[in-house]
Amino acid sequence: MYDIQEVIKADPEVAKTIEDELARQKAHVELIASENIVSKAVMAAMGSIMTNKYAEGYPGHRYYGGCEYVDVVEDLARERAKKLFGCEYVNVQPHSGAQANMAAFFAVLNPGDTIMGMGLDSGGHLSHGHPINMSGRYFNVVPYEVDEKGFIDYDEVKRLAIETKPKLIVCGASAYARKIDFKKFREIADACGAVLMADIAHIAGLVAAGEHMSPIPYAHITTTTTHKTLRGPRGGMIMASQEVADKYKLNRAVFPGIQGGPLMHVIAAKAVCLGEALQPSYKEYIHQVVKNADVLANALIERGFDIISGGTDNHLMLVDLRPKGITGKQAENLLWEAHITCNKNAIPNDPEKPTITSGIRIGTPAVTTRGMKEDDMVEIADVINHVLENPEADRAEDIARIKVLTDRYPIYE
Ligand code: DSN
Repeated sequence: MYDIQEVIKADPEVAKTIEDELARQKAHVELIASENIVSKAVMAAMGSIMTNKYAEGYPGHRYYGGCEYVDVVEDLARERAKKLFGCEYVNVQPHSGAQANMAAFFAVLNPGDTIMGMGLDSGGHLSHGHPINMSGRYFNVVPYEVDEKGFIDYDEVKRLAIETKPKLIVCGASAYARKIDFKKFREIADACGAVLMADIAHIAGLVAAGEHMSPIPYAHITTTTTHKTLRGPRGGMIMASQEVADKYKLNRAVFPGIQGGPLMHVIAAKAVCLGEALQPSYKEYIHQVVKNADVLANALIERGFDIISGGTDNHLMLVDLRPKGITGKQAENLLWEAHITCNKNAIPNDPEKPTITSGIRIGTPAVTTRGMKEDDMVEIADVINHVLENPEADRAEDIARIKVLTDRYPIYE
């Protein structure tokens, strides 16, 4: 409807930041596992006049007049999500994954209750009970960690759960490269009488495309983001059975519990992205994301890198850089100089501070959206190796190799 030309005319200072960021996205290989490249349709819906509308409440039950069209788009988003994930109840209003998690906690827990979630160093998320997050401040948190090989030890999780009797167990992660067995987690939750919450923010696309076990039959509540592997606008969703949604009043937990007016432009874009994810081409895309991650992990291993847990089952991998004598922070900066974007990331039992870390996290959703395939992953692994083995070298050769890739797979032309 409106494009960057309008910003250029009205506010060149802001327009320049958008144009610079576009140039960066075009010229860099994006390996941040939680990022993606949305379609122009998703972006246009986000940049639409839907942002003008206040719509507190839910379709058919709003606190404002004039909601007849936003009702339709919110219902479209809800119905498409139900079809995609095979669930009975969806709330598409959470502004983010962290907000979705907060709403689920607000619905189920009281301050002081005990929760279990995967520790941050093991790949969990801040909102799963980290002390500096609301979840860690308001609840008594029992974290579980991965074993020495980097895998979830379900027997240990069960032992801890029975010992500490949490009211809610969170399964799901931000930096865990292996499959998560939601059935086993449900058995653990049942053994200690806990509510099971699956946070599939990272793997939502894999679940939707059938490349990862679905939590829907097992978890009482499932939360997700919509902007990672799902390739939609920045936002969150909550899914459950109708029985669980009614029991815990999940709608009320989101609004008026923790949020006010929903972002209707983002909900419109969620509807577009969910429509895209229902297309057969999306399944092919996710299949390629997983294939690319596997090839990239193995190509890095062949070049002497240590991957936590020895590889990946999903879209990401966690690289332990200690054998290369370099920190995560140094690696992130060096790769940035070579036009490769990734993020430093703690590894299990990391001896370094969170601002330094011993690892980097790498993912393939964005490069796969660009159209890159297995051979390109080997080339990326080779450039990563060249950069990190030669930290002092001039980066011109690496930048030139990355430019070949970004030119071959253009975006937003
Ligand atoms: N910050 C996100 C990630 O990068 O995984 C999680 O919220």
